[in-house]
Amino acid sequence: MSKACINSVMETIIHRNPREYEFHQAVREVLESLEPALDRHPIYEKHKILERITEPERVIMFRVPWIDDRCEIQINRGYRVEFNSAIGPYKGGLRFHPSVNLGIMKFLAFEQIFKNALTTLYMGGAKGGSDFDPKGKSDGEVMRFCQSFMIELYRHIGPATDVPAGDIGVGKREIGYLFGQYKRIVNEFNGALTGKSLNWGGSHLRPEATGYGCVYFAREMLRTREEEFKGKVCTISGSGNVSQFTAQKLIQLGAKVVSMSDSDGVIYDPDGINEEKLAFIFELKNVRRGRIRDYAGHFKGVTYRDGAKPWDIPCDCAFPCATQNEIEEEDTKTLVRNGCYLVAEGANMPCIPQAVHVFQEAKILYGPGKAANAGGVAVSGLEMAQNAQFIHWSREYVDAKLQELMKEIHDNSWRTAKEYGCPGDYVVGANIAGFLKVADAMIEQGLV
Ligand code: NDP
Ligand code: 2IT
Repeated sequence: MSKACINSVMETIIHRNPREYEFHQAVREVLESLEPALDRHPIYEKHKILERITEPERVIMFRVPWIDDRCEIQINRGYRVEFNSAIGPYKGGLRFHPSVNLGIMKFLAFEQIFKNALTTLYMGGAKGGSDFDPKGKSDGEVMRFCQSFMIELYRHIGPATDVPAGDIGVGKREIGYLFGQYKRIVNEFNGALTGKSLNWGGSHLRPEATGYGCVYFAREMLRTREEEFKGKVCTISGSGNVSQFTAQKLIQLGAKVVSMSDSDGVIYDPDGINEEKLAFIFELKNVRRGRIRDYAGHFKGVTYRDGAKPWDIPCDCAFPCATQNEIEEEDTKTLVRNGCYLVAEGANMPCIPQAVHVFQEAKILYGPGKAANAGGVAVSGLEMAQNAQFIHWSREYVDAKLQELMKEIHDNSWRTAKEYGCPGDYVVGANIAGFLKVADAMIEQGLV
């Protein structure tokens, strides 16, 4: 019965949202894993929850005109997908990357609904961004773009309405320019954005939260096999915000991190990236905005491969932290063949569906993004709480809170998977746990 319902909802989604492939992929993954819950609770079918939860509450698309350094007019497209507000104000990051389109925005906003529900905090799901490419732009150009973007976005956001944050291409610098323009327009200093700098309303540990949280989640996965990170060989993709702090926490816990990458290629450091070498990457990526290949030129014994990914490097644990669909079926087979038995997703939907099936069949520890990378938005939730009370929590307090939340997300996913007949399957556990919370809230709030 539920299978038929899922198939018919999927058909409508593909028909109604043509060419939005990433959105179809994200929805299919969630719906297929909900089957045991839908079979057990017919109330969701009666209330047409699948049809309702896959239709965004609001989609905003807008023109973003700006002037570049040569005084030429540039036009980009801006987006904000406000997907679901059943359990709190819309919440989710902004992505600035040339690949951004409506399908990618909708997949990310859809994932965010369930991720935010898992954090135990009160946040709905949203995502936004633009096809603007910050790479190679001057600070002045990035500022003018952000200001133009906010001239439209401001009317849709607010601390109790919708609270954007960072994602790919949106970090401390962009959040600063966006917040400055927001404050200027609304004439109010409030918590309408998270990821702010520490000295003007930001939270301790928000920059670290996604990467640290991902490692805390993976630590709980290892604990189920009575293991720890000490001595484990780990590969990481990407070298941006999430990758950098995933690496830092792994190094602190005694693991050996042997790879990082960017969209040009991958470095392999068989001796391991230590704190000192990681400081080089922080400076290279965050200050000089350079390419990862420079790392190979700077340290001995390191190889750099142009256009390659890290998945053929033998490892115990793999952390995809760059972007969607970066692990394909062949990569998964190579990972498993080389002995990898833990994958924790720092990125959103980094594995194609066939790759996920390989992990599930091999029964390795596989932590899907909406659980494993929820630490970022969780600390964003803590930033919102601090802003609302005009208070500031210590680094130690926020770190303790983050560890506690990641353990709760892990335990909830683990418990729910078992309860619904799929022990050890974090995909089923995370999707069902997130879904039940949002679906129940939707039913209680009536047909809105
Ligand atoms: P950053 O912009 O800081 O870094 C992104 C990294 O991924 C860079 O190394 C970039 O390389 C690489 N990358 C981006 N796009 C591609 C691509 N198409 N192909 C290959 N490499 C690519 O972003 P974040 O670290 O913030 O985000 C990384 C992932 O984590 C994303 O999937 C994001 O959605 C997810 N995430 C982020 C959170 C956050 O708090 N920031 C929270 C939860 C999830 P290059 O510099 O060459 O482009
Ligand atoms: O994908 C994500 O969870 C994020 N980019 C973080 C969102 C947030 O609001 O902190």
